Amino acid sequence: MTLIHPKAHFRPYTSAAGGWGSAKSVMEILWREQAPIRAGLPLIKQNKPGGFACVSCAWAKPGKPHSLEFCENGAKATAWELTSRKTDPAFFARHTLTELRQWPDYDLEQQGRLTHPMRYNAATDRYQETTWEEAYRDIGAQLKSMSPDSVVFYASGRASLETSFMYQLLARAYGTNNLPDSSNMCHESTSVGLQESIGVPVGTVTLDDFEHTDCILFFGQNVGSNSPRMLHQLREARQRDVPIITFNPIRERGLERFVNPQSPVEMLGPNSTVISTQYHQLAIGGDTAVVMGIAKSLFEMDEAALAKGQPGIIDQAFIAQHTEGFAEFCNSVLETPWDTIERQAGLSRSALEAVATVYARHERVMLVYGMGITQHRRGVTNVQMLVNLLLLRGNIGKRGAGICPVRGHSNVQGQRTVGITEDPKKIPVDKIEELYGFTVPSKKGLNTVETCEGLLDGSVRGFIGLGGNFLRAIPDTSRMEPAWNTLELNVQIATKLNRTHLVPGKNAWILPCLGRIEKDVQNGVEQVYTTEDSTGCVRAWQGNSEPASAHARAEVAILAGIAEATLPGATRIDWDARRRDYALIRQGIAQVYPEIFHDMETRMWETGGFHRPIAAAKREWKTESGRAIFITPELLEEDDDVYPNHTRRDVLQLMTLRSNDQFNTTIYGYEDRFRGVSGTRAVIFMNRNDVLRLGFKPGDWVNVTTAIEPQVTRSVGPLQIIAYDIPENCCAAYYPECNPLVPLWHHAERSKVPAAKSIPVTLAKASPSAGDLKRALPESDQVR
Ligand SMILES: Nc1nc2c(c(=O)[nH]1)N[C@H]1C(S)=C(S)[C@@H](COP(=O)(O)OP(=O)(O)OC[C@H]3O[C@@H](n4cnc5c(=O)[nH]c(N)nc54)[C@H](O)[C@@H]3O)O[C@H]1N2
Ligand SMILES: Nc1nc2c(c(=O)[nH]1)N[C@H]1C(S)=C(S)[C@@H](COP(=O)(O)OP(=O)(O)OC[C@H]3O[C@@H](n4cnc5c(=O)[nH]c(N)nc54)[C@H](O)[C@@H]3O)O[C@H]1N2
Ligand SMILES: [Mo]
Repeated sequence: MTLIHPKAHFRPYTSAAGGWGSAKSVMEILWREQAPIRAGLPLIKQNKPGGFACVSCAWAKPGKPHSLEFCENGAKATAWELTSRKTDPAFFARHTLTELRQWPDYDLEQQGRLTHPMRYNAATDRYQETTWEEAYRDIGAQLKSMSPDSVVFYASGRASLETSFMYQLLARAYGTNNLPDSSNMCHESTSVGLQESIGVPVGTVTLDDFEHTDCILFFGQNVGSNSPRMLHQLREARQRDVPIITFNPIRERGLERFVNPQSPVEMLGPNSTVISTQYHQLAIGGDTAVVMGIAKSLFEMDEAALAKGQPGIIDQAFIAQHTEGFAEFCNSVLETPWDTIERQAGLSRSALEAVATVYARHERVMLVYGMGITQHRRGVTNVQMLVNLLLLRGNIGKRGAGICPVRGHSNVQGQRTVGITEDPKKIPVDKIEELYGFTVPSKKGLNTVETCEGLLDGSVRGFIGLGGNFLRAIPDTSRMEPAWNTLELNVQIATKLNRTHLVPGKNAWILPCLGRIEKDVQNGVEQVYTTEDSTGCVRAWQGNSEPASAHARAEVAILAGIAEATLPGATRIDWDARRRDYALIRQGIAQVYPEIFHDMETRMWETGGFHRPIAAAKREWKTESGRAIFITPELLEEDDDVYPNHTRRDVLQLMTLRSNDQFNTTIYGYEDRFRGVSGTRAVIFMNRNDVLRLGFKPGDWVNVTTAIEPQVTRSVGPLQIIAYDIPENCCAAYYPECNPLVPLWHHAERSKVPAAKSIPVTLAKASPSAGDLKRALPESDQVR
């Protein structure tokens, strides 16, 4: 199907994930970024001892790496960071912010790396070059004049453990716990859900478990695009005949078949590995009902087995010794009728029984999940239901089994470990106070949604961004931008230009920093840094490329500069000493968190790094009762917000997706190869029956409007309809373009993760203007 223009089209993708498509895509971006020479060599060092940690996802890097331990998207991320293009003062002199605000995300970052510290000048509506000394002095003066409660210190999950630890010290020494981070929009449902259920906020699985598992369940995670290195573990598991059962509303290519681009035999031969042995296209938001159904079927099988005098299916011994809440959970499952489960899950009883049969037959079952679980109104319940399912057969705390949330940003889990959190109850306050000689504020700070609320009600007046693209990543973006523009202070520490920098508020700075791939020389010494991956593994890394600009500074150095200008003499912290030697920062991390980081300076060099202790993995449950807890869901419905009620036939559930050619708000290009979309992102994926039922045809243009809170209009479009293999009443479109559709209050209960995967919407036919068409069909590769 041709979309808009011969250059944009939709053709279902028939090849496996990986393979030549992946190799081609890597070469294209290296070429386009003019980075082959700069990036070719660094790629060899990616994810290797003595090299740098991939700046893309948080998936674990093996201790004994493959000869090229990177994936298509990791290579793209490296090329994107090492581009030879520059967004320099001359660029800013050519463009006003009013003009730049018209540019798409792709064009902004495509201009290349930020090179000089810049300050916004309202008179010319442009950023102008400033010096670091002036920037620190003026930012410090302004911070000193503001109430700490009105300033927010946001972190995107990429900064190292050293930078993150410095950042929380800076915020708290300044006087606030306002430390929201990207994980508030991501796996916060995991941190809340797992903590309550099994007493740890993180997953229990390590790479070793993949080698010993005998069955894997996969919920709402798009491995082929978002954590492709995990395909190696999945492929190896499949070669041992391990069944992989997937639950996803759409058929994601990487979950179907994989060709290892690093294996000549697979690249040249006809063979790809089948990844999922069962693939269930459940309804969006149907996961809690799915688990109910599997559990119900397990109880039925258990009863039948016991009646025949055979051993039961449910692990009663484990349940009795290790858990509580089982009886209530069991009753709730038994009382829920199959037709309710089938309707909510969008799957048949027999499909769920087929899953239960495989689950019951295996002893070491692992469960992997991502944003399809956490970004829902009942995201926390979803997570806890997955735990319930594992607990039924003692699948936590034994080798080859466990729960595996796949984290997003490459150090997002680590940031939380070293104190990036708005809740002072989650950090060792006394240790910090004793070591650093200041009083940690006791008032709880703001998370991401609360920060947005503070922007709207005017109580948030200043914002420091340690990376990220806050204004584009948050929900309700059209409502948030005008509020954001009233900020007194907007400081962005960044590598590339993005939307958040272009809505300046009254005083704005862009502070260009080094990326993690680059050499970080302080005091004549090349510094090393550490990260913690999705499996709780901590390792040391080192950048090895020449910095993009002689004027860019390391994140640690920038934080030290701001701290010195803001807090002279207020603490016992010698910021400059830490800037000159990161080992001093690590010493502090080890003193504040000895259980995890003792002897960090030596252990971080161990082959494959060291693992933080995870109590639940050893069947120690750090919950209030000392047991793992079955938590019974209150409701099966994912979403009871729809107005006037959820039986309205014109309302579809929209999930916002990542393409294969983006990293969050960073758009590498307009190819979603695995989903067959090329040349555009202005599309909406719909079931063909819905398309016809609602009076449209594929290729039609529609405006998409949020169907809750009718008194506020939230609309995006026009988007072009693609008839796609997605369940009826569901539809999908891209993040971040669709963020204006997510009401700020439409977030997961308790974790406040925006419900970006279930937005009730209606569609109306649209006729695109010439400007709409131009935006929908971007001319790629524009350097202006
Ligand atoms: N290349 C690349 N890698 C990335 C990122 C990137 O943007 N690009 N982002 C990074 C970050 S920060 C994160 S958090 C992760 C995100 O990685 P993922 O967790 O994979 O997140 P998404 O791509 O948003 O999509 C999740 C999947 O959930 C499915 N889904 C949606 N709704 C439901 C549902 O109700 N139930 C079920 N079972 N499935 C559902 C979608 O079809 C999709 O396949 O990836 C990280 N890695
Ligand atoms: N609708 C919808 N909304 C979502 C999601 C969704 O699935 N749907 N996903 C949510 C999720 S899971 C997440 S994690 C958030 C992501 O939210 P963020 O983490 O805030 O956004 P990113 O797009 O990852 O940030 C990209 C910017 O980071 C800067 N950057 C890159 N590398 C570095 C570095 O090394 N140092 C510094 N200082 N800056 C750097 C660059 O300037 C770049 O423009 O979005 C959330 N929003
Ligand atoms: Mo994320």
